[in-house]
Amino acid sequence: MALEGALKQSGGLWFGWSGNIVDEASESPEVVQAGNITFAVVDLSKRDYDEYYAGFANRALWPVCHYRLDLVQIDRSDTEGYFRVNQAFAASLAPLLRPDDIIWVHDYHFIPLASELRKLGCNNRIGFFLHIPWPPYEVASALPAYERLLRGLSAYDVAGFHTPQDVENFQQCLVREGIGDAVGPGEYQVDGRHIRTGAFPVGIDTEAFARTAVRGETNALVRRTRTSLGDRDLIIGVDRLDYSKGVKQRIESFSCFLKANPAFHNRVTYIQITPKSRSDVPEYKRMQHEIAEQAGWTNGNLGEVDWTPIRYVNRTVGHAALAGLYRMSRVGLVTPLRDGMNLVAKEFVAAQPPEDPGVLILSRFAGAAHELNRALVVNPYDTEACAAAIARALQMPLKERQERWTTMMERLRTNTVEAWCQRFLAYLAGSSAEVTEPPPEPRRVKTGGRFPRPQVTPA
Ligand code: GDG
Repeated sequence: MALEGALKQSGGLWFGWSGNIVDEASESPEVVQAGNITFAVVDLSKRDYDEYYAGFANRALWPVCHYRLDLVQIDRSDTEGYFRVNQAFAASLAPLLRPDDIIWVHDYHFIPLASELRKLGCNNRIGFFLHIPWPPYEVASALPAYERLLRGLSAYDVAGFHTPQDVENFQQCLVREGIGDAVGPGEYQVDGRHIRTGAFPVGIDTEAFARTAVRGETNALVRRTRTSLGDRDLIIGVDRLDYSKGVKQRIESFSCFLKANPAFHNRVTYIQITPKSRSDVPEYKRMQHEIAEQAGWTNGNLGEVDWTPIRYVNRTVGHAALAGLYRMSRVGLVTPLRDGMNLVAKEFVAAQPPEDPGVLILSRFAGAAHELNRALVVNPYDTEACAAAIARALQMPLKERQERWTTMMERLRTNTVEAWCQRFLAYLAGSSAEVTEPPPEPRRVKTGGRFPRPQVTPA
């Protein structure tokens, strides 16, 4: 969503996986023109999908970057698949590039993309943004092909992360591994090239989200939910079903809260909206069963005939309904065990009514805790402390809720997603990280440009 806004403004080329798995993937992308944005997408073969995406990206990189060494699966063919697919992506993208294009690569699936493009003669400015955490040296070094990944990242002109902690961890990796020499603040020399590093915490479209939440109050699902709650307070959790989100520990904390606070029985309902993700990865399938069982167990043991304490839903809810549900919640429970940023925390704050805002309970291990430190910040592993935070949030006086919310909302109004894009692109374009004014207007995409755009299909 963030990048679509930026691309619409300046025009440009979007390149990525189509989401399709085919018998035999073609190297030439399918290209679609939509307004001033050109979408170029490539398919993956089943083998590429298994090794590159489900394998290396989601069973090695994802767990290591989320500090879960117990879940890492190292498989040589997955590792080779990851680098092979990146090479193929680079080969598909290279013919579409113009010499003055600025390239912004996103996330852990594409770490080696710049080095593959460089091998094909690409001298463009290339920036990389990692949406997930980068762990400290001792953890990161468990990555298969660790050195190759570090050198791959160093082929970018800029490597951006969500938090100063992630930046520091990455810098430490370069130095401890003897790969990079510091040549300036946040700048390193690696293999004869310079890479600059920095923290760019992603934001949301704060005002638009707040407006959607107001509209969401009249959404049919939101209204039905309000009626079904009676006069009970609502606690909400919204997460992709992922072990990094700490849903299991959260349910444990909620049940601890209920056991310690009988006065709240039948006075509060916790709705956990958790669309399934990556179900073909075995660790996810296992976890899905465990969490469903745990929610059922809590309801069976603590619920009443006329009260279900936890409503656990594996369904996606529409954008407006989600915003409306945040707005009517007394408490937002955002307690990941590790998270790059966590946009739900920001959305929850943006959705609150200023005259009666709900309380955000936020894990100290979410990147968002750097900015939203006026939330009730908790250690998600400490069940009793989280339970106490729930009790405190439900009883917090209006004045304190408003004071906390106002401070957090001011930050969200300053660091919007648009500001994030501009800041990163300005830094990549060569100006300093402190630059706050918009970057120079990038060139618009012209049809019939200098590179052959194969089969441009109007959307
Ligand atoms: C990665 C990093 C980083 C969820 N359920 C529904 C729904 N959602 C939306 C939320 C939010 C988004 O999905 C989830 O974003 P998060 O940031 O919370 O988490 P990841 O998907 O893991 O994202 C994360 C992020 O990248 C950006 O850099 O913050 O740390 O892991 O926007 O609202 N939206 C709707 N229905 C749902 O049921 N409409």
